[in-house]
Amino acid sequence: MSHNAESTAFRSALEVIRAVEPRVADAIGAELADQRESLKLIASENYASPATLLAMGNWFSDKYAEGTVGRRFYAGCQNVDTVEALAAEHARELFGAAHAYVQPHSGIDANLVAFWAILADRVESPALRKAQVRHVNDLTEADWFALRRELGDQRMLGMSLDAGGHLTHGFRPNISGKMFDQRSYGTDPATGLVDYDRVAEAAREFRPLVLVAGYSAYPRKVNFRIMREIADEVGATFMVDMAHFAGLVAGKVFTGDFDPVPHAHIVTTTTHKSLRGPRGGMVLCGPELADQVDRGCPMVLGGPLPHVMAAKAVALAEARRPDFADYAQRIVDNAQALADGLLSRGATLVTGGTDNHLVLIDVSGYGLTGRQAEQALLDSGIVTNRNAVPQDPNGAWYTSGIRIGTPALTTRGLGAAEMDATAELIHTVLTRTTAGTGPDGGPSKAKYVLDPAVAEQVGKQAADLLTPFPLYPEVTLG
Ligand code: DSN
Repeated sequence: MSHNAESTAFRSALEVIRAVEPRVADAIGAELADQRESLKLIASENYASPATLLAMGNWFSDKYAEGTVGRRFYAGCQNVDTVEALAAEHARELFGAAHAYVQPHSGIDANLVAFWAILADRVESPALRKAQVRHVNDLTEADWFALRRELGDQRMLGMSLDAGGHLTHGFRPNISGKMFDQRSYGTDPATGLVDYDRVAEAAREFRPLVLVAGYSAYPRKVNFRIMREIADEVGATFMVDMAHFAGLVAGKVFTGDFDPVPHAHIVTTTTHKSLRGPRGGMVLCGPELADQVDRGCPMVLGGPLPHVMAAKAVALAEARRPDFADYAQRIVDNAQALADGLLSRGATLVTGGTDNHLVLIDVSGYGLTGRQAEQALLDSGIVTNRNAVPQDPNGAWYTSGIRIGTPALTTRGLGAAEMDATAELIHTVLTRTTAGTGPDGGPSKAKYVLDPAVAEQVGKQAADLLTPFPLYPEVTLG
């Protein structure tokens, strides 16, 4: 029996891996099977194309390439130069950016590169200059103290975590919370929307060095023109983390005031969420910050991953095709259909709906915590994640919200009718789940009760919903 190119490629790869460590080959095959069977509604996940996946499994993984294109610390980087330059060119063309740095390994890394570039650009610090040219191991304790003293408590103003902001925007569990004196802007308690007047007030009072916009759980557009005006008024550098919605920018769903690239001094992103590329990050900026951004490795990054940069080049080339704009629009149409389906069944949604790729359900209306809802949905074959809602009484661990997103299911081809059916399944699980009790007989934030027959029935319906939309139909392993 002959196979198409994709099947042949993946089957051959698994055969080669199996000869060395069969358990790894089995786990890779099992991962494809699991992904094919699950109704994946994690807002930050997607399915990269076979070409993107295959671009990562090759000899580029063997190469060190610290430095930038044409200026490497290692010899023999001519082929790495080719793919890094291609990825950067595609990124610049796709987003209309003057400069693109495609080495960051993740969104956190991209943000760290941006933060250090901003500090280096804005703060006069001999210790920072020294840190930039010396290897980290060559810095003495006195150098580090000097660095800390000279950088001082630079200020960052970003969106609060419970309003949908991200950990790396100055919060304690991340190094950004230790690098910066951070303050947050929230959302209007009545509407759940960003209140630009309040952001401006906070900025005038706090005078941040960096104003950050961007989110991982805010279901609306942000007006980046207004945010830039606020940054300019207080002399802040305006940074946008578009990790979640980069695909909507690439696909020209977010344009004008809602496209961050023309408005921000610096933009960071991941490449694997709505952008549908390999796991990784990227920084876009104007010429003023380009030199500092290009110092990302070795300042804060380990050696670049050339195999991932090759995959970024492939995925960004895909995103420049006309059909990506259609995909991006369908992501938003699907999120709105899902939101409408949930609302019509009585769910409470943060902000009352969505205009991007995600929906945030406040599950307290069902008498559940986010953790209980997340687990009950998972038992029923629906993969989501719990997330805080604004002013969440259950905190960031148990939460009161469920975040759901449509980039992955849209890649599979599901549309509005399937989104309505998905809303029905989610609503069924949440109405049939009740909060459990803890060991002391009091209410538990984690335990829940769901009739296994309901979970099984919903799981079957979820699987049926996916049947007409096979994942990676071009790949047959068995
Ligand atoms: N983990 C990503 C998300 O789920 O939003 C961002 O860190």
